[in-house]
Amino acid sequence: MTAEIAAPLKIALSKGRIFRDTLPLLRQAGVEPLDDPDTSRKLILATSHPLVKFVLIRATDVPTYVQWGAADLGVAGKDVLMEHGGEGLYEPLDLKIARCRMMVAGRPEADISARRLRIATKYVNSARAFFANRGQQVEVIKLYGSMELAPLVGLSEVIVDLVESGNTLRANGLVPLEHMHDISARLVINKASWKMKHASILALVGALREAVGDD
Ligand code: PRT
Ligand code: MG
Repeated sequence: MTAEIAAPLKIALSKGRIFRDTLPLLRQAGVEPLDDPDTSRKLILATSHPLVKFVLIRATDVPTYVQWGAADLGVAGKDVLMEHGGEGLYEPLDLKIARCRMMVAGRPEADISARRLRIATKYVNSARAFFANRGQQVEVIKLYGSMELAPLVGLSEVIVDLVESGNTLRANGLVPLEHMHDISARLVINKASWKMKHASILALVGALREAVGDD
């Protein structure tokens, strides 16, 4: 089904699993990129629809581009959205792709209820909110990647990270200690674009909703 899009739309996507898993949904909505992002170095991709462009952005930057209206729509993981806070965004659709779990993990002997537990993570806001909700005082240490290393070298007792198969934890002698959130990618929309380009965005959201199989 081709969505009836009559206004120019920029859609923010990140390379990697978000792009790969969103593509079949967009294709079902009648929108396909004209270049392959894996071989092209372009950051703005034309599509089969003359009014629709894909903007390729680092995953954590997608909500920021959409919030400021530099892209009308975007696809971002719930983990990224929780850290961003969701200001200026509507989140109308769970795309049910790029699924994983946000978890507290550590060495098998780690005591998650320990006083002044040290947590290394790139998900600082999610970690703070989760432990505040438990009424537990913790120290959160901000990292930008490779969280699994932190408990191995004594930077922290536990980490907060995304877990899919569990292979990364296992390979480093770590175990999941507590499930925090189920994560999947969400469609986000700039609030002003939603008003200004309502019919076009509604058509695209409707087509994507159908592609996801969510009614
Ligand atoms: O890698 P980069 O820093 O460029 O950006 P990014 O890591 O944010 O992008 P990307 O493409 O890796 O992830 C985009 C989104 O995919 C995330 O925001 C999540 O919402 C979602 N997603 C789904 C995942 C995973 N599954 C996942 N397994 N993101 C990351 N991982 C990593 C995880 O952090 C850990 O290092 O994979 C590892 C765990 O996987 P298992 O299978 O070993 O458990
Ligand atoms: Mg990654």
